[in-house]
Amino acid sequence: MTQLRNVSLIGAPTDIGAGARGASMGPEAMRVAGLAEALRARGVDVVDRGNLSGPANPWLPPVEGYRHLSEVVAWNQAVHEAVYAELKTGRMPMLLGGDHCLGLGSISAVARHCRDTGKKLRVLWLDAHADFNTSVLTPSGNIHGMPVACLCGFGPQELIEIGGQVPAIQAKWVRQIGIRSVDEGERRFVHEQDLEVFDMRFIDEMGMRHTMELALATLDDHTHLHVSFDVDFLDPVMAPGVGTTVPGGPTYREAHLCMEMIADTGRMASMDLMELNPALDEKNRTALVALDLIESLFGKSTLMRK
Ligand code: NNH
Ligand code: MN
Ligand code: MN
Ligand code: MN
Repeated sequence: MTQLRNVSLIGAPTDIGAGARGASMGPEAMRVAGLAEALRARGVDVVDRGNLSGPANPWLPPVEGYRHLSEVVAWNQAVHEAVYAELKTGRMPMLLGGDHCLGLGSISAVARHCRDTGKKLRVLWLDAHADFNTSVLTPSGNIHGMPVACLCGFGPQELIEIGGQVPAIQAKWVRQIGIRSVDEGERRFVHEQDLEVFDMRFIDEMGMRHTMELALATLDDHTHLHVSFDVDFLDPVMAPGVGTTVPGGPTYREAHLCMEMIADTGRMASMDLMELNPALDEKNRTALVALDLIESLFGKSTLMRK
């Protein structure tokens, strides 16, 4: 069971790092879906901190390989401070995106908290994409394709230094799950940096159970587990409300098993829910699927288990 029973919701209503507009409405869609109520029904003490604010999306083309870099920096600074403040008071931050460029602000705060407290950090990156691009490798300039690389120290100075230490994390602390779209140069870089990727072929061949056993294998009592959940991780058949759907993702049941096995570790201490795009959704159904999965992450199961 998840240990932390006190959650602070932090809305980050922006699509500043994305290639489609609309993820800025993600936090409100999760509130409308009943996120706080569902967690409370599970015995979680939920406080909704409301939304952060930051620069508007000027919707401009990339400059030197980065789209909206100064705005992305401003949003990530706000996220970093908010997430760090929650961890400091012993609460579990749940960042509601917003696009995935904000994973940088969130996870750099978690890494800083782990340095303060002597915890070991493990990041589970649930995504269709590796998000390991750089300004040179990116096909789009969209910074939501770059947060993992930035966290590992590869990115523009003003972004990678947000957490006060460069790199914020080491590639070997990350486990990526559900990956099925990696750009050409990005693929080489993922191998070079030895990122641990459980792609869809691995999941097809080995099953979600074995995949998660491996991904969660080295957790111990001193591990802070951070879950960065990009909603495009899910198969678009059930989760169409994202900017960059990629077919062939985990099914409903596979995604639930993934969440249930994370819950069983009892080690999740922070999370991001990213890339939900209500402008592309159908009657909020992707938000409701995400909510179902979050309930599993917080220990909901059909039967009582030990
Ligand atoms: N890899 C592509 C890019 O860098 C797409 C990234 N989109 C995402 N990542 N949604 O999770 O532009
Ligand atoms: Mn703590
Ligand atoms: Mn992502
Ligand atoms: Mn993605």
